[in-house]
Amino acid sequence: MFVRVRIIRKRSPRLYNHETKLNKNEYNRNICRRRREFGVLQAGGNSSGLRLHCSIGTGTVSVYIASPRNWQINLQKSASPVMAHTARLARLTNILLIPTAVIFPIIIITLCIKYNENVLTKHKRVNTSVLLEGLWATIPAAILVCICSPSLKLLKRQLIQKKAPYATIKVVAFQWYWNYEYSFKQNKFKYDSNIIRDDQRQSLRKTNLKSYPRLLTVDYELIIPATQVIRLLITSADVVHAFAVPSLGVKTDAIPGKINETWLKATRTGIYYGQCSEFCGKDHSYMPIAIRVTDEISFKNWTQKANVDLENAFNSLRNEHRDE
Ligand SMILES: [Cu+2]
Repeated sequence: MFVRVRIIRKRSPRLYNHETKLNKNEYNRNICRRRREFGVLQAGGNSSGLRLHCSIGTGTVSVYIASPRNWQINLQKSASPVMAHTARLARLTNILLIPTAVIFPIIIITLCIKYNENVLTKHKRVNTSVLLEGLWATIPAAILVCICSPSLKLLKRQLIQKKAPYATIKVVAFQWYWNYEYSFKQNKFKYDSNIIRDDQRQSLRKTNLKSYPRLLTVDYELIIPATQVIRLLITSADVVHAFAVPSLGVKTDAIPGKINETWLKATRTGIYYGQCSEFCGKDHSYMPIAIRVTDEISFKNWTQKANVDLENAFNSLRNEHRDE
């Protein structure tokens, strides 16, 4: 068995005419074709410009896994437009807050020491400065405006999707599993998605712990196509739960008796993991969410098969992706 790592370096847009001798449209078409060939559609939030693909033996493994890492402190890598904007806002907030968190305590401690009770009693006078008072009122206000404006824009982006959805999926939360109900063209079916036990891994062909991490892997994932707008109608059959997938920037409460609508658009194929994010009882920690993002053709084939035989549909999908 051999492992070959292929690195595709993103070409600079400056090279449109000089190096490639192609105009902008031809260049974009070529890049899209190359990405399709290697299973990469578009990587949101990846600024490195590098893509890694490993060929192991004869089968190509290109499945992208979005799951939390040990000791992770940053957000998960974004794979949707909403999450890319959320990550940008988080970076901006940190840039503004970290100096504030360092500088302000230093100023407060210095002033407390320099102008302590003894000093003030001795001089018996209070210094006033209009400039200083103006600054400490306007600087915090300016910082809040800097955070507030992009935050409201992001909220609007999350809530409003003008494009008609490619598919609508109803998500129903139960104690302690998820149920997904599809209504895509003539295909109407639903199934439960439960966390798997270790002794089920062999039969479900999910033995690879990197692709199928412990406590996050489910028997049947939610299947969606990449680069398409998917509308989710989220509700609960018992108590309040929350449907949350960090890489896709989705977190919506599942409330009994109420349907919450949200949308998502994954920019690349892969498996995305999330968890119920509202405490819902003793097995709250054991109702993970797994979303498998496929290309559009695989999604259409899968819905047709799933309408007839769900087990067979998932088996073919696993064979196609070779992610064991
Ligand atoms: Cu829960």
